[in-house]
Parts: sequence; C-alpha cells; structure tokens
Amino acid sequence: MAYRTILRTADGPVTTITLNRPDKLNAFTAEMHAELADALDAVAASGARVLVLTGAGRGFCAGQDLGQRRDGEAPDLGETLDRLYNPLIRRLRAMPLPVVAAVNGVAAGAGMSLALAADIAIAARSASFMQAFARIGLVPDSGSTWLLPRLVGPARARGLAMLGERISAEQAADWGLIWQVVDDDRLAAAVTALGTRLAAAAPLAIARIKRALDLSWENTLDGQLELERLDQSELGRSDDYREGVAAFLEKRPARFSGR
Ligand code: LHQ
Repeated sequence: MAYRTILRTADGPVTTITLNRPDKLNAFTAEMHAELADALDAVAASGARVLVLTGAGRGFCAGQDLGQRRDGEAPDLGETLDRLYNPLIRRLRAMPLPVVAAVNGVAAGAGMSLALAADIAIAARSASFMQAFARIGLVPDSGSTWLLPRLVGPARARGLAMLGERISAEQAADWGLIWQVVDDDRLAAAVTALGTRLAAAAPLAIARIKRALDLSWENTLDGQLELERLDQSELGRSDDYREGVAAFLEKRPARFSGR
C-alpha cells in the first residue's frame, strides 16, 4: 500500500511510523487510520522488535481532524471510535513489541491518548499535551479516561480532562505522564538510543511485562502474584533466560533470540 498520510521506515529492528500531515499538525483522518492499520500489519509481519510513533513537522498529533466534522447532521462519534480509534489503541497495547511515542510537538485530543497509550513516551522540550476534548464538548476518548488517572492520579486526571489546558512536556514528565523530556535537538538521538536498547532487550520478557502491567489494574495482589508465577515459569524455560544469565556470568552483553 502506498501511503499519503504516514511514513513507515525501518532501521534494522526498529520501525518508525511518522504521522505525516504536518500542515494539520498530523490530525487523524479516516485515510490515516486505514494507512496506520496497514502499517501495523506490516510491522507485525516484519519481525520488528521496536515500534516508534512520531509526527512530521511541529506537531505530534492534534487528534481527530475537525475539518472532516463540519457536516450539519449529528455524527455518531461512537461509531467512529468503534471503527477507527478503539482498534488502534487496543492493537498498540496488545502488540508484543515495545511501542515508543517520540512526541516531537503538540499532542492534543486523541493524539495525546495515542502518546499515552505507548509503552514509553519521550518528548521534546518544546512539545505539549492537551486533553482538548472537553473544549469541544466531548469526553476524553481513545483510552484517556483509563490512562490519565492511572498515570497521574485522580486529581490531576480531573483537572487535565475538565480544563483541557495545554501543559508543557516538562510538566508532563514531572507528573509522570511520560517517561522523559529531552532538548529538542536531542530527541532524534535519544529515540535512536532508546530504540537500540529496547531492540536488544529480551523480546519475550518485554511482551510479558507489557501484558502483566496492563492486567495489574484489574487484578488483586494475589491474582498478580499468580500471573507473575506463570510468566516466570515460562520465561525460566526460555533460551533468552539462559542467555541472559550466561551473559551476566561471562560479563558480556546478552544476545537475545526471542525464543
Ligand atoms: C487542525 C487540528 C484538528 C483539523 C490543528 N483538525 N485541523 C475522536 C472520535 C471522533 C470524533 C471526535 O474526536 C475524537 C477525538 C479527538 O481527538 S477530539 C479532539 C480534536 N482535537 C482538538 O480539538 C485540537 C484542535 N487543535 C488545537 O486546539 C490547536 O490546533 C492546538 C492546541 C493542537 C495547536 O495550536 P497551535 O500550535 O496554535 O496551532 P494551530 O491551531 O494554528 O494549528 C495549525 C494548523 O493545524 C491550523 O490550520 P491552518 O490551515 O489554519 O494553518 C489548524 O486549523 C490545524 N489543526 N488541529 N484537530
């Protein structure tokens, strides 16, 4: 599929998908959703070990393209979520590989949800985050009502969602919304370094970590102890565990195969 609204590039084990409608701050259109779905299929089939999501130009993603929403009749936004946004968020969370959001500029509305749904979000110092939904009479969607209180606690979640204020990358990092903020001219290098590290990590462990942390929100401590036991039983029999221990004892970097 030839893409018009995104770019997909691979650098060894790291695939980068760049939202590419810079004149609209990479706001989502139906076409972009279709292209993203196709690109994620390709990533899944490629054996990539890390997926980086970023934006072209001065924005990361400004959420739904509101220019496409000017129709007189009341649209069924629930249907749009069901068909386009929810599958995207579910898919990113379910992918066994780590997803990195390289937040190069403003992340607003569903664009902020997208950044928060990544496993690790790293932002340029000039980037910003905005729960734009309430400003246009909507509830935060694409996972934001679930992610926000878990990331920053209920008080900040309510303030962010109800006020829709634009907060700086630094504030986002201080509040625990994202992993790290770096100077603008360091973002590319920082993302490359992070991608390299994650690509060298043990793939089975990464996939299980991702799943266990998500399941923890619904689990009791007892349930989570059991989940960890089952994961550890399986991982303990993996080549990766053997290799990890051997590399430690031999004082060398591990070479994980994902088996
Ligand atoms: C845009 C957009 C945009 C179109 C900037 N659309 N053009 C899900 C399911 C179904 C439906 C409804 O929604 C959802 C979830 C959502 O995402 S709802 C939230 C939708 N997003 C927003 O409400 C954010 C709207 N944008 C903004 O508030 C500002 O643009 C921000 C704060 C993001 C950036 O402000 P500035 O840095 O001052 O940039 P700007 O406003 O000048 O934008 C630059 C251009 O991008 C401009 O176009 P123009 O042709 O005038 O240069 C904007 O119109 C366009 N743009 N966001 N979402």
